[in-house]
Amino acid sequence: MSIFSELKSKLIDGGASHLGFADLANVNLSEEFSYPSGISIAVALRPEVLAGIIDNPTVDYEAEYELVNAKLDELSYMGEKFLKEAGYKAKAIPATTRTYDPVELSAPYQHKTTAIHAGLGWIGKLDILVTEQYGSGVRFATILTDLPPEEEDLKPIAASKCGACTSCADACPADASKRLNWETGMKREELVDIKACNKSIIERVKLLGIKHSICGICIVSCPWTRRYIDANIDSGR
Ligand code: B12
Repeated sequence: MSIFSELKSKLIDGGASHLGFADLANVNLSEEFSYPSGISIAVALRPEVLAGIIDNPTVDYEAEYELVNAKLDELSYMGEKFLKEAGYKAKAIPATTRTYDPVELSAPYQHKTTAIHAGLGWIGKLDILVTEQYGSGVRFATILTDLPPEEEDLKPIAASKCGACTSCADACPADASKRLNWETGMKREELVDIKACNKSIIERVKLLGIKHSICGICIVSCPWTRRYIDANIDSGR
């Protein structure tokens, strides 16, 4: 059993929904983050909470946002410790950083970079990562490491499966989508007017008394997320 497989079962037992291995050797990351490999940790949001988001974020969603971030942080530090004890370098990148650049609306490291290169999913028409199993109803953390890739753990970068669908773009309160299909290497600004998204989020959470920059409309309007919600709500999961 590869070290990664051991780590995967340990973190899945710990509450992760999915894990992927990213070969970052040819990805030119800045010095601070330049590791040859990355582990993408995914935790899905509970379908019943997502089902409650109709045209605005809810208090339940805010609680789930905090719960899932805490779980992701716990898993990323657990994984960092495991890899270091196995003799490898490892650096946990927690789920969300309060300290992102409020002007550029970007953090020092992007979890989507790891998730994309781990083949966990593709980028949708509003620049959020969509998976086949949970749609975009999933949040991420990352562990950067020098654990070498094992062939069996590697998956190719996924191509967009959005096709002609514009459900998220049509539902977006900020009309922020440029309605293009993502291809690897595309810049965020080619896909989304992120400042319009951010402005709309800030205005609405202030009105709703929600303390985090959250929305979720692009998540729940995605047919892949709907499939995840509908498949799990009926069975009373
Ligand atoms: C700043 C931030 C915001 C900003 C800007 C969002 C944005 N799209 O950039 C605001 C406040 C607007 C925001 C809003 C939301 N956010 Co936010 N946000 C972040 C944060 C902290 C940093 C993102 C960042 O640096 N963006 C800069 C751009 C350029 O990068 P990016 O688009 O995220 O990723 C690109 C790179 O990975 C690039 N790429 C791929 N390979 C390579 C290789 C190299 C070398 C490079 C340089 C780049 C690169 O391709 C990606 C696509 O463009 C991340 C956490 C993190 N550290 O990643 C969460 C994160 C992106 N947010 C998330 C979510 C869910 C949301 C919201 C839905 C709100 C909510 N929680 O309800 C909305 C969705 C808005 C949207 N359409 O994206 C999730 C996304 C999960 C997913 N399924 O994709 C994240 C990953 C948090 C998490 N831990 O899961 N957010």
